[in-house]
Amino acid sequence: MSLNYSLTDKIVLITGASSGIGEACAHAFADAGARLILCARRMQRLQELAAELKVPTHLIALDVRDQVAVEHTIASLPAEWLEIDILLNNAGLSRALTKLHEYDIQDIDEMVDTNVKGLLYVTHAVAPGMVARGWGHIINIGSIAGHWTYPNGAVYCATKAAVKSITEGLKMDLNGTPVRVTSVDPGLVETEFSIVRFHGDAERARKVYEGVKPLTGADVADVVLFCATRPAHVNINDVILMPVAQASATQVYRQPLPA
Ligand code: NDP
Ligand code: 8X3
Repeated sequence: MSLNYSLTDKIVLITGASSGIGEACAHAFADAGARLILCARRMQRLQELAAELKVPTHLIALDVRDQVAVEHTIASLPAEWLEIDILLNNAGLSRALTKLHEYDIQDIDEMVDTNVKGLLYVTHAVAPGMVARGWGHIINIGSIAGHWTYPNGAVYCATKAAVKSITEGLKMDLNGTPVRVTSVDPGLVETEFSIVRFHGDAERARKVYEGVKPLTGADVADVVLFCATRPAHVNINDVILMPVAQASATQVYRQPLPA
């Protein structure tokens, strides 16, 4: 792949870097020579990740649901980390798979607060610096769930539909500035996502990927990196990617593909 826009020494802030897609993106951006601000609640995971990377990192224990902490964190970045070039809004989760009227209110709040409000808080804190500096790229991890609603998924799908709207609206709001806005929207990716969704039920989580070759975090990171390395005048608005065995949020071919 040709890197049209060099990431060498660029500052990339990744939320949800402690696992899955965020962690894979950290590796991909590090391989491209970027410097990384890695955020998540589990600091030990971030430390283990940073030890594997051969680029400078700045680690932040951050719950994106905490608006005051988000604003404070961005405002008080050390001078050498202040000028964020790329924001990857990746932190997110699903809780349960249940009819809306039977949902646990805590699960609803956690999804909306993390996937929608958290993403808004981080964007609100980071975007003004990009506008002032006349450079930047905001990449949101949406989902096919934002394009196709599925049964028992009303809440999670609504949060990802919100991410789609936020991406589209932000692109309009930033029109006239050089700041780019992208959404990368995957289907099935095998990460800790389903374990979190099913509150630690690993057996149920395993069944989500049974008989399918799902995407990996690295597959998604590959697309994120592609979007981030286009020439400065090119904005990739939205990318939907799925495993070959998946045709929609609900249509998954569950037999191994021939080798
Ligand atoms: P993982 O569970 O593996 O990773 C989720 C990451 O989000 C973790 O690093 C977690 O860190 C972080 N996170 C969760 N809540 C918070 C919070 N309140 N504050 C800060 N960080 C938080 O799942 P994925 O890698 O799969 O998920 C990443 C993104 O991809 C999510 O937005 C998800 O919706 C989206 N996605 C996933 C798909 C899939 O099939 N896996 C498909 C489409 C989209 P920590 O717990 O340490 O805070
Ligand atoms: C995660 C993919 O299909 O479980 O966003 O909603 S799905």
